[in-house]
Amino acid sequence: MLQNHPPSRRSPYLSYVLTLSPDLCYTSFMRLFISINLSDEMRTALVDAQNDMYEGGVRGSFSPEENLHLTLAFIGEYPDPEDVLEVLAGIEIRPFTITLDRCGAFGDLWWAGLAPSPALDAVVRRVRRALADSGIPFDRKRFSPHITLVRRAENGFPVEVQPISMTVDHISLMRSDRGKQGMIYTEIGRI
Ligand code: 2AM
Repeated sequence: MLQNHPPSRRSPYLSYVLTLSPDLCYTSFMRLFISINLSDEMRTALVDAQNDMYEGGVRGSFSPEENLHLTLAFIGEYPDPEDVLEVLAGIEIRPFTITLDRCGAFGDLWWAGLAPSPALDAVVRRVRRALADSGIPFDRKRFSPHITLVRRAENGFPVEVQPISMTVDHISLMRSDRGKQGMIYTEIGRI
């Protein structure tokens, strides 16, 4: 005859599940974005532009040289970078050229920008379409290619940016962590 288990028979199983579940449910999120990381030569030109700003009296939070990059899509907090890398692996990147040649601002954020590039726009469209098709969330703001030079700038002004080009043959999945001295960007993978 079937009998209801008395509580004392059920509780070991329950406590087993409860012991496991914190691990099973624990997921660590990472702040992710997809970027083009820049050539040394381009970074040097950007640091020169930052120095011109500083010497001209601009004060604010200047991006450290190692953080200078071009974001293609900002994903934000997401639990599974492997998932994103798999999606990116399905995108073909044929080498193309980008040219740094301008400077501008969004409010008090000053940036260096790129000459219009249909090839870059096409890559961004493919990346964002692939993310959307896979249900990976990302910031849908219109793509406006910029490399942040200084945030929260006081006395900002546009500087001359010497035209400089580089070939892009891969894009990178990056994680962003808040360090003691500011943001730390680390490449997780590339395609
Ligand atoms: P920004 O330089 O204009 O701030 C890492 O934060 C990178 O993702 C930066 O290049 C940042 O651009 C970009 N980014 C794009 N959308 C973002 C968002 N909604 N929040 C934070 N960073 C974003």
